Amino acid sequence: MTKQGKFITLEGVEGVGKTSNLAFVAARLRAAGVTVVETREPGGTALGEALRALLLGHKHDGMAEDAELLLMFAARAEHLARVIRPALERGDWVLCDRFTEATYAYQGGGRGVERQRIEALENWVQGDLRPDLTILLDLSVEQGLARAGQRSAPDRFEKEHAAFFHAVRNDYLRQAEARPDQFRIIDAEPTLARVQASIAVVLDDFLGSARQ
Ligand code: Z5A
Repeated sequence: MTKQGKFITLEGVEGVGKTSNLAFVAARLRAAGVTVVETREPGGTALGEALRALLLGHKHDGMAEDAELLLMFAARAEHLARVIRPALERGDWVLCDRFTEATYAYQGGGRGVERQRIEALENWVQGDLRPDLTILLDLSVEQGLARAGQRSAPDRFEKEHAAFFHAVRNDYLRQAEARPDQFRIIDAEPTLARVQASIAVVLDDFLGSARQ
C-alpha cells in the first residue's frame, strides 16, 4: 500500500470526551483543507459494527479474554481493508475514535493479556501501519466514569471495577511515555472549550509538520 494520507486516533478511558472532541478535530482539519474520514473502533464497517454489538452488549458477559482480543482484531482487519487503507491510499486523512492502542490498554493493561500476543496480532493485521498521531485525553478514572455514567447505561466494559480502569489509564500513559513521537497527552479535566484549545495547538503543530 502507498500511504498518502495521515492517520489520527483519539484515545482515553471512558467518558474522557473522545466523542465530544471528534467533530471538533474533524472540523479543524477540514478548515485546513484536509479531506477527513471519521470512524471508530470497534466498528466502522457493517461487520465491525456487528462485532461491536457483541463486544459491548451483555449477551456474552464473561467472554474469554482471547475471544475478546481476537474479535477486536477481526473488526480491525475488516476496518483496515474496507475503510482505513483505501482512505489513506486516496490521500484522505483518517480520524478514528480508538484503535490498537486501546487494545494494549484494555486487553493488555486491563485484562492482563501478554503484550507480545497483542504485538503479534498488530503486526499480522496492520503490517507496518501505525497511527501518525494519537491524541490521548487523560482524566482521572473517577471523573471519567462519572461523566460516562451521566450519559448512558453502562456497557460490558463500563461495568468493570475501578481497578480495571486504573490499569487501563496507566497503560495508556506508559504507551505515551514510550512513544513520544506518536502520542500527545491532553488534560481532559477543564471545560470542553479549554480542552479543545489544547487540542487545537496539537493539531496546528501536526498540520505544520505534515506540510513540510
Ligand atoms: N475497546 C477495547 O477494549 N479494545 C479495543 O481495542 C477497542 C475498544 C478499540 C467502546 O469504546 C469500548 O470498547 C471501550 C473500550 C473498548 N470501553 N468502554 N466502554 P467507546 O470509545 O465507544 O466507548 P467509551 O470509552 O465508553 O467512549 P464514550 O462512551 O464514547 O466516551 P467518550 O467519547 O470518551 O466521552 P463523551 O461521550 O464525549 O463524553 C462523556 C460525557 O462527558 C458527555 O456527557 C459529555 O458531554 C461530557 N464531557 C465531555 N467533555 C467534557 C468536559 N471537558 N467537561 C465536562 N463534561 C464533558
